[in-house]
Amino acid sequence: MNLGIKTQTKTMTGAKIILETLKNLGVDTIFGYPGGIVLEIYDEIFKQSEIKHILSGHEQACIHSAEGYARACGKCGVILVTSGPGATNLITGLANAYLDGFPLVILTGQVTKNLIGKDAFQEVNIINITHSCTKKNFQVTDVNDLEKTIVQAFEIANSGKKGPVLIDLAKNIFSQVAEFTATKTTTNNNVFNSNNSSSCNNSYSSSPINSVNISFYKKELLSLLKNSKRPVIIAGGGVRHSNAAHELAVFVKHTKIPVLSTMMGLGCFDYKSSLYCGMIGIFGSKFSNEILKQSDLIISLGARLNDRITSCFKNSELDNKIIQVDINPQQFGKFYKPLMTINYDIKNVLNYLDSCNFDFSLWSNSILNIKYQNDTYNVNTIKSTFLSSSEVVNAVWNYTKDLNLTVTTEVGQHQLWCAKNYKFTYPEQFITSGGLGTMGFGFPAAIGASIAQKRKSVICFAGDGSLSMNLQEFATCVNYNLPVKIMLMDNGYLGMVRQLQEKNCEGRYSETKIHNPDFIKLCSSYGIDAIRVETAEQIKPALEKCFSTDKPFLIDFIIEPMEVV
Ligand SMILES: Cc1ncc(C[n+]2csc(CCOP(=O)(O)OP(=O)(O)O)c2C)c(N)n1
Ligand SMILES: [Mg+2]
Repeated sequence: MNLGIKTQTKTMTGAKIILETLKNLGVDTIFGYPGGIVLEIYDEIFKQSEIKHILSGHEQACIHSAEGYARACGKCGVILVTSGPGATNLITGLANAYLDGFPLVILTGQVTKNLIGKDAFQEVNIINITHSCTKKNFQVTDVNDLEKTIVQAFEIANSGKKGPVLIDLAKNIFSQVAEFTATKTTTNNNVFNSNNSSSCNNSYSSSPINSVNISFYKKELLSLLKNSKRPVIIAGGGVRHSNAAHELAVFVKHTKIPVLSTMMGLGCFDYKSSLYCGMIGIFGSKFSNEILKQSDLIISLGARLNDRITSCFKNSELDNKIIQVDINPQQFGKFYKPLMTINYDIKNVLNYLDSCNFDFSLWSNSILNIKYQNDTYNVNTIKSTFLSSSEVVNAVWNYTKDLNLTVTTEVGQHQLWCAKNYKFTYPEQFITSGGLGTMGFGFPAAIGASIAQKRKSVICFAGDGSLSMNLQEFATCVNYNLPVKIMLMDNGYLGMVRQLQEKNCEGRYSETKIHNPDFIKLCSSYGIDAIRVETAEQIKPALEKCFSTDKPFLIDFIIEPMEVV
């Protein structure tokens, strides 16, 4: 593999090489938490000012914040933690970024080389532990390998289906000296759309794009479209990864093929377009799923199409109907039999198709009628004196729609209420944990997104259960004065599980009623302003207060506890 271009040579300690290499790769922020093993690296951080270090309150929050940062600005998130518990606290965040495909480089401290494997204090075999939730992991015990390993880690994290790469650093290398050569990575660390492949723990790779096989695919695809009467497109998260929203809009404009979205694809296609038919899947709209059933050809662009979607359909409704385009061939054929698979970058595929001449307006017009008759999924059916989810999300959307703010969510009912009711206008706007469904992700991710956007306001829709998983991050918000605006959908329950118990366990709500703190008093103890909202009339004044400051703010919306998604 070509690791890059050498420009200059200096001798320095391993700890300094780490900082210099990161600067050289364009890193401006490290999310971290210190410990004795990584003392020398923290000392180098102290001595410089180009790279900002964000101190979270827990390593899990560090890595979620770094992912929020990566999702908001497109750069690789960088994390630094100590050995042992510092490293093991990262596992959930590694799995989260791995499944959703966002680039992270993680530096973990490790005991000194001659103690490795001896059960030394705070020694864990993080290489074995993280094998299945990293694209690649390295252990560096020789200072001469340090710089090239860091450069390679950035290349792998940013290539193909992006993801986390971990480098475990033995303590002895921090004070040893080696040459620093200022090697630059050949991967552009600033863009969403790189498609190089690399050798990885968990073989993601894409076949090389060449004019021979793309023209073969184009011919096949056009012939399938020619024979189709009712094609649809599914826009998945891959459209965002490939930076292909514009190409999708152009292709749809030419062909008038209706577009459905997965949760990860929200914001990739204009929700106002008459060709937009909503979100599919178990929490999608009935209408959207119905359109998928009625279609005779499905072009899936970067959608995982896992059980969250396929379980809504019979095999016969999906098998041999789907053209699956994905940069990660591991996605192919897992949940249904695809008609055709295209292991390419989506933007390239759409660019090759932009001149094709089809007009499916007859089919798309015919479904518009059904769309308007059925568009009722966000109406609350429970008669209640409490606020409903749609009242809250719609009010927040109405108030913030012209601000184009990044929106993160935690995981649960509130996540889906937000996905269904907030209308996203660009692909990077919605930051949510898709593949892993991680409670505790949304709040630290909002912190990272705000840092990525130079302290811009970020909205976080949180459930009371999820928020309680990373409460310590209130301190991070205050410490860095970050305008994270928490819209707490407070139902007193682990609502999503309670909903399952209502349906499947005859209302035996086993361990899902939760005991919450007084969130207003809690915020006050951190120095964060907060308001409780219990009626519709209180919503607007609360939002006015919340968005009139550039400080963190929490609105505690007391919502109907028994509402279901
Ligand atoms: C870390 C983690 N633990 C458990 C779960 C299982 N789970 C999914 S949703 C949910 C309830 C979330 O409750 P809350 O944050 O209050 O959101 P609500 O559903 O009430 O809106 C649980 C326990 C999970 N997704 N993540
Ligand atoms: Mg809840």
